[in-house]
Amino acid sequence: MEPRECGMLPGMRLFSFRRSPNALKVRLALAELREEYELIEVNLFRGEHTQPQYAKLNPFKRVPVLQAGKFTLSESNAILMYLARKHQKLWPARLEGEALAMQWMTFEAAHIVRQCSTVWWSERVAPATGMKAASPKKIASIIEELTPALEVTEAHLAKHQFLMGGHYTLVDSCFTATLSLIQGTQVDSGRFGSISAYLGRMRARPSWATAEGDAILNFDNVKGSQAS
Ligand SMILES: N[C@@H](CCC(=O)N[C@@H](CS)C(=O)NCC(=O)O)C(=O)O
Repeated sequence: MEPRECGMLPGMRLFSFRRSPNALKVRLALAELREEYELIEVNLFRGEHTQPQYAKLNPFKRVPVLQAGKFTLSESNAILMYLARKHQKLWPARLEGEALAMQWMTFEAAHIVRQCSTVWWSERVAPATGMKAASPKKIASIIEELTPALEVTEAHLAKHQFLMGGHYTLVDSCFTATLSLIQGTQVDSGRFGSISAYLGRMRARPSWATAEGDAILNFDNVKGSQAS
């Protein structure tokens, strides 16, 4: 785990892996908020997250983890809410708006991200790295589960520029990272045109490059090394 400096505000550290979609949600959020922080790369491909030192930080042995002074927080969507409330920016001001933001992020956590990740892992990451893919039967059942959730998201994005309507919020950081996972998989069959257009708009924002979003899409140079 080598610290990589990104400006550095004392106390704000993100334990992340550049190929991790859940960590990308937080990197996108921090970029949108223009927050300075210390980025600590935990290389999941090399198993750094399984080391006892890391398990002390997050007993679930996953990224991302945010540290803000003495406060330590895991779970990407909880981190997004924390950052938005801390900055009082890019988040609905009213209670009902906040509840709707949580509705979308809970929906994403329950019905989209795990499913998209499994397909992405099996069709994009595993072939590039030589790591194990899920069975075709498992993938088929995951896609069956995922499709209705994507249809709901597609219908919503056909009517709205952003998840919360007319303005960017950190709910978009969440959905941009997660929905990007379908790119180049069998799920990305052209039937989710509004999701595609949404991703085009989101990835044109400077935050995508700042957060190194392409690292979850481009595996060209990974083969054999599994290094990063
Ligand atoms: N619900 C968690 C999921 C975190 C998660 O699964 N992260 C993945 C990377 S995207 C991870 O650390 N995987 C390591 C492993 O499963 O061993 C969140 O939203 O932060």
